Amino acid sequence: LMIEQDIGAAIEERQLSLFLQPIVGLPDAKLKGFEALIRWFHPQRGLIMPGDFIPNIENSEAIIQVGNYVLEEGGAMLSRLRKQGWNDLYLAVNLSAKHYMDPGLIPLVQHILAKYELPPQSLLLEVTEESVIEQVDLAMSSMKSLKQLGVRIAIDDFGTGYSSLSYLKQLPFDVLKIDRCFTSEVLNESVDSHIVSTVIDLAHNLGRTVVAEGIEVQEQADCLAEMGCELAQGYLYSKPLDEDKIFQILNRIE
Ligand code: G
Ligand code: G
Ligand code: NA
Ligand code: MN
Repeated sequence: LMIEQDIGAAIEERQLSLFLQPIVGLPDAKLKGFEALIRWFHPQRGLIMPGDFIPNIENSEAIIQVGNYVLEEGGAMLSRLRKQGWNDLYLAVNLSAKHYMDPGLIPLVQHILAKYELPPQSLLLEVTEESVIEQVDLAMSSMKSLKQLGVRIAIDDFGTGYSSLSYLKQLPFDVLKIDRCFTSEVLNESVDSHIVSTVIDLAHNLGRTVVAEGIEVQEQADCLAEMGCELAQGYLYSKPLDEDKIFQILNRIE
């Protein structure tokens, strides 16, 4: 696989695109925003999902190129939504933890906010972790600068991978996203359901907002709402869709 070398060309030839998955409030399921999820339409290999190429480039410069691309494209998408009158929706974009150590990140975010006239709070940056943050101090100071711009930060997939209580303590985040592997168990009298309810309380005690990921059935949503979780995302509401389909749905809500 020549994934790394292909990425530059993929960006140039516009083979990467962002799908959007709705994020809704609990318990009313009112639309609050979207998460942008990348898709690679490869001319020979067809559709490649992020899980099949993001981990391969996580340790190379290509992850910064991809992140810069999703910021630019995400900003453009958000501005198109806003031009159609959807001014209260937010957009979450995924950035690798490594990207927070790139000195170009803050100027780029400033540039995108200005270029598309976006309120900073309409942009939520999700910190994804395929790899451990080596220089937590550097990442932390860059997150602080982003927050000074008014941009919000989310810790993604909480409870899996390298995310830990020490990150919660150190990172200046606004939103905690609880991974599907935990939320899928809330209806069982399980250890996982106790973990979910405790993590929600912990986030609230720290003054943070919680998103439950991977919600597939109404009973899960009801249970999470009961636990105080504010936001939900998952197939119950919608799978990730391309921008045209999103606009079709929005026109129906209107
Ligand atoms: O869309 P899908 O569920 O296959 O996404 C799988 C994972 O890939 C998600 O956990 C998400 O965090 C990650 N991902 C999706 N889009 C991006 C992106 O643009 N950048 C990065 N770094 N990760 C992404
Ligand atoms: O890594 P991250 O958690 O950001 O990405 C979420 C991934 O999970 C995406 O690839 C998305 O397509 C997928 N996903 C989103 N909602 C659901 C869901 O309700 N059920 C399942 N099984 N997968 C989901
Ligand atoms: Na994410
Ligand atoms: Mn996630």
